[in-house]
Amino acid sequence: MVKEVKTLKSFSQSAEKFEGSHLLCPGCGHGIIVREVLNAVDGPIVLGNSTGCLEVCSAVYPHTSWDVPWIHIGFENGSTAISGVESMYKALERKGKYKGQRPKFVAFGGDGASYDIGFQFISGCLERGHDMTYICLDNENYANTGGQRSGSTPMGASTSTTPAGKVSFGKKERKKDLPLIMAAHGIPYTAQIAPNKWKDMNKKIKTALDTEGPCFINALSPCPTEWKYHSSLAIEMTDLAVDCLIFPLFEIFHGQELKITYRPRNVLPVRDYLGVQKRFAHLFKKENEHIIEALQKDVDARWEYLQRREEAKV
Ligand SMILES: Cc1ncc(C[n+]2csc(CCOP(=O)(O)OP(=O)(O)O)c2C)c(N)n1
Ligand code: SF4
Repeated sequence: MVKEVKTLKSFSQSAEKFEGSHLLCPGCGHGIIVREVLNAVDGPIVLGNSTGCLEVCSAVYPHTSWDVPWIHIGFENGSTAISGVESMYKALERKGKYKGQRPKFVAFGGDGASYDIGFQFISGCLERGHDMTYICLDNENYANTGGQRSGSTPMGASTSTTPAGKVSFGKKERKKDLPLIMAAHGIPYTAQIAPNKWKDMNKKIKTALDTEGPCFINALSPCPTEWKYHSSLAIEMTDLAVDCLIFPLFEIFHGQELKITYRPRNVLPVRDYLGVQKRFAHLFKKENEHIIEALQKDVDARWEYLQRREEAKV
């Protein structure tokens, strides 16, 4: 059963299933997103977790932060593990060996695990039609191993494998458009969420968990340690990300029917977002200004594209 959460107060009073005793950095987006998922569910839930910050910081033997069944598996196959659990429940039900309430099945992975190393595994789960929700905790880098670039890292970001300096402006390639790729599987529900828009986030999580079949959610997860800003500014950072449209919020039904769920009243320039994170500081040098312009152009073009899709209902 998916819980009805109507107000911020009732949300904050929901039973806590992800304890505070974890080692995530202060201000890490991962914990906010996980709590929102767990608070949205009233009945049983089974979680899969690929290797990454969330897993490493929430299960330091003999301790655990989880008050629900939770499986840590390889970097690449949190999705596959959960699809196996879902299949097992269905088989037990068919044989009459399980008569209880069917749990919700959710897998978490970072962007390294989702955009890159576990990509084909997630694709397989979506294609096979498992009744599960995959949630990518998108902090745009391999944070747990020291901030390497991933397929999600924005162009121009300085990371430990794309360091900015005399010969480089940081990552050269653009961010992969994972939600649209996942939606192209024709799955019933795909969405992008950000922790600052908690109502939108809660509604989309509930939609995914209530939907029969595979769903994919890409969640912006601010990472003060690797984006290099003060840990008290997680929500301000996500406000900027959605208001400058570098991380637009939308949902897609059945691989088509795209709906934009947040339209900023005042669209901010991308440089406002870049300017508050040290991973982009070098872009403000005269010789790199063209990268800021290129990023702005990309953001504008993608927003145009999303709006055209919404209008055309495709
Ligand atoms: C196949 C494999 N390659 C590499 C690693 C080492 N490793 C563990 S966690 C991690 C980074 C995880 O990055 P991401 O999925 O983005 O999650 P985050 O830590 O950023 O939340 C890496 C490279 C591994 N465990 N398995
Ligand atoms: S390094 Fe980033 S993703 Fe990892 S726990 Fe710290 S803030 Fe969270």
